[in-house]
Amino acid sequence: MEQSGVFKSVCPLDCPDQCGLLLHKEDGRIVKVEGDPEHPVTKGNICNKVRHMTERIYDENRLKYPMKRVGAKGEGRFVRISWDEAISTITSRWKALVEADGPESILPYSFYGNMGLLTAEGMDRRFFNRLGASQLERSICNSAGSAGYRYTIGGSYGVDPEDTIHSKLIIFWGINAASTNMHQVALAQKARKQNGAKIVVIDVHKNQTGRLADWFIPILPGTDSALALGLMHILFAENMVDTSFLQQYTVGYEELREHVVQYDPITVSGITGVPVEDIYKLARMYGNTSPSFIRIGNGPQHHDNGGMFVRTISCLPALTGQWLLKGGGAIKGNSGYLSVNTTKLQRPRLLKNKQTRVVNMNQLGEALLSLEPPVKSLFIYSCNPAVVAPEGQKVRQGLEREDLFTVVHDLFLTESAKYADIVLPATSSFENTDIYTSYWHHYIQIQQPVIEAYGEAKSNVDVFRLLSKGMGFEDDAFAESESEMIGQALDYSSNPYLDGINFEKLVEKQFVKANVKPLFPGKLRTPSGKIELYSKRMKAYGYPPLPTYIPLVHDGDHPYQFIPAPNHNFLNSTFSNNQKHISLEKEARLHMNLDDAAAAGIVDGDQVRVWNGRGECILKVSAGENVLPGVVVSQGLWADIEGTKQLVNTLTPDRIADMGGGATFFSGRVSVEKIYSDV
Ligand SMILES: Nc1nc2c(c(=O)[nH]1)N[C@H]1C(S)=C(S)[C@@H](COP(=O)(O)OP(=O)(O)OC[C@H]3O[C@@H](n4cnc5c(=O)[nH]c(N)nc54)[C@H](O)[C@@H]3O)O[C@H]1N2
Ligand SMILES: Nc1nc2c(c(=O)[nH]1)N[C@H]1C(S)=C(S)[C@@H](COP(=O)(O)OP(=O)(O)OC[C@H]3O[C@@H](n4cnc5c(=O)[nH]c(N)nc54)[C@H](O)[C@@H]3O)O[C@H]1N2
Ligand code: SF4
Ligand SMILES: [Mo]
Repeated sequence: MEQSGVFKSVCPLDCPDQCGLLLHKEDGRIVKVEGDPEHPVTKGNICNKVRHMTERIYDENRLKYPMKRVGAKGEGRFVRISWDEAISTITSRWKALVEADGPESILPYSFYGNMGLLTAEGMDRRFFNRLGASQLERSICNSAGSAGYRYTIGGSYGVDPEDTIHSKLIIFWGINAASTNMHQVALAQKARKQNGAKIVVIDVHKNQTGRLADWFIPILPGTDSALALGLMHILFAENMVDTSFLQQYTVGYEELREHVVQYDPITVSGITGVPVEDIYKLARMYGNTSPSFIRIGNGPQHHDNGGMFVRTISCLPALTGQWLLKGGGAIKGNSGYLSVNTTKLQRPRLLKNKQTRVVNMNQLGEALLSLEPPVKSLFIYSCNPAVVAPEGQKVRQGLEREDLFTVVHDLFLTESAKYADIVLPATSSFENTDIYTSYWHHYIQIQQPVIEAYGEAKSNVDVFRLLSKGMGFEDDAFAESESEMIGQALDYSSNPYLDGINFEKLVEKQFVKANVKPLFPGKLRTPSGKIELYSKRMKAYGYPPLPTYIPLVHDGDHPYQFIPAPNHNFLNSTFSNNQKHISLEKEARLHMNLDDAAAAGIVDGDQVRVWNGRGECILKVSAGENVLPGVVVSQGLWADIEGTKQLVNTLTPDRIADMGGGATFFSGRVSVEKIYSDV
């Protein structure tokens, strides 16, 4: 390995932009992380949090070797052990559990702490399939929305973001793109400059993204479907629809026209809090501007009705025939274009018991506390459930169970790791070989090791190799190299967009664009091959077949709807334990409407107790006009630092959304009361 130089690389974080990076290395150490100017979409610009990535990679608190717990669960006292001892402790416990209770007594719990395919859904899947462990439904992020989009469009296929510079109207709908998809904002700014495009933001919080809009439309949480149906009402009533597109490429537009008569602007205004004249203005703007583009965010699908939200919004572009125009249409996610051969990568056939139970990751607390037969061992990797999972108190209680044998593989002693019996140190992505497929742009990228493994840290792939050896699994699947696994993942005739992309080409080029063709003219992967404004499949599954507004579930009588969203300088809970990033973010805030604050005797800067039947937090109020009355918003999944009470997920419900087993982080209600004033 070269000790100095500049190395092409890729950002490993769960962020749609998936930037190309340049790592500057001196004397064996990365000294600077910057954007790769040659990357066609991200063009050398990266976010502040990753510009400070070296502070995380070389943070003195990074885990260097395996450890076993010597203190109480949660206390954080551990002593060093060898890898041999760690692996033999785990595998002997698991062998005994398999023998006594069956393999389903073991539950893996993971997400996309690192987006590499081999890391996040490769060797781990092979291992747990072979073991026959309980399966995890990975539904914490976007599964409700993906399901809603799939019913309508047939899969995660949207516009090529590079085409959105041609758009004349760009709607950021429930996405804080300035923080979570900065290159889509850059493309929108370019469209604004070049074609005078207008940027509209629809959100419950006038955050960084709302502030850059030409027009910010505040909306009451969980009511967006009603707004979209109100727009459809006006589009049909004022004849702003593209009938020839509707006839050729959709099913059910006549039923939809009848159906939306009930969503007149006065009714919709009453539901959404959006004034009647603004509903007309937005409908006419949308009906008369082409190409128009909607970036559908993840926020509103973290509600009880989140699947139907995405289902409904994704019908809109069809009404005005946007999909035929360059830069017209929508993006919810684009992962379908880069889907790989999961049969080869993950080896589902290694799982013998096809009835193996499935645990929804949004209900981890419940699973640990009451599932029968019980979960007796938990293996957490690439995820920090003690901070990110809903019903945080239940999660903690579950992790505290003395009889639960917990292993955590991470780069840091996270809140979750403090409950582990065995902690394993993970490499950073810059120490591994892996491939990365963006869920927004159309490029696949490769990472090859740029630095040596940190201390005794090992990659996920290596850990599962060691575990399979320890368990005595002899299948060839566990002996394959990273390059072989990448080759298999890319060998996928069902996805013609990947034609010609292989390991060697990625090594040569660093990033390769999939051979993506526009969706129309063409046949979608819905049952009819068309956009399903009316969905028979939804009807068969017991949903309304037409897009419909369904109110949020009653979450108690607390006065405020609570939206605990992500923040700018962390990536979920990643960076929440790094001093640099904490100092950039300063402190955990609760945004509250001035009138609500005044009525409660609260002023800007006050500490408040935020509580409901599930738990409580202590946050500092920002009182202002950025949220509507009746709504409070926090930003950031803050670390559990001693002396603070800022784990917002102690307040969030673990109800499951309408579709896809999705999470409902934003559908909880809270009370807020002042503690003391320091102003
Ligand atoms: N800086 C940063 N970037 C990130 C992340 C991060 O934590 N930090 N996380 C990454 C991940 S895993 C994901 S999934 C994405 C998520 O990124 P986004 O798609 O931006 O989703 P969220 O940030 O969850 O929420 C987006 C917006 O939805 C709003 N919102 C909440 N409820 C409603 C509603 O009912 N209606 C409307 N119209 N708006 C509503 C919130 O106020 C917020 O502004 O970002 C990724 N990128
Ligand atoms: N209140 C609230 N809660 C939320 C959300 C919200 O908007 N509001 N958003 C939700 C969403 S959209 C998501 S996606 C989830 C995300 O939740 P998580 O998937 O838990 O994401 P992170 O908090 O970033 O934690 C990832 C962990 O993986 C570790 N890691 C990184 N790389 C590797 C690796 O190569 N190997 C191993 N073994 N570990 C690694 C990191 O150090 C970090 O501790 O959070 C959800 N929780
Ligand atoms: S977190 Fe997102 S914006 Fe920041 S460098 Fe990574 S991919 Fe780019
Ligand atoms: Mo996510």
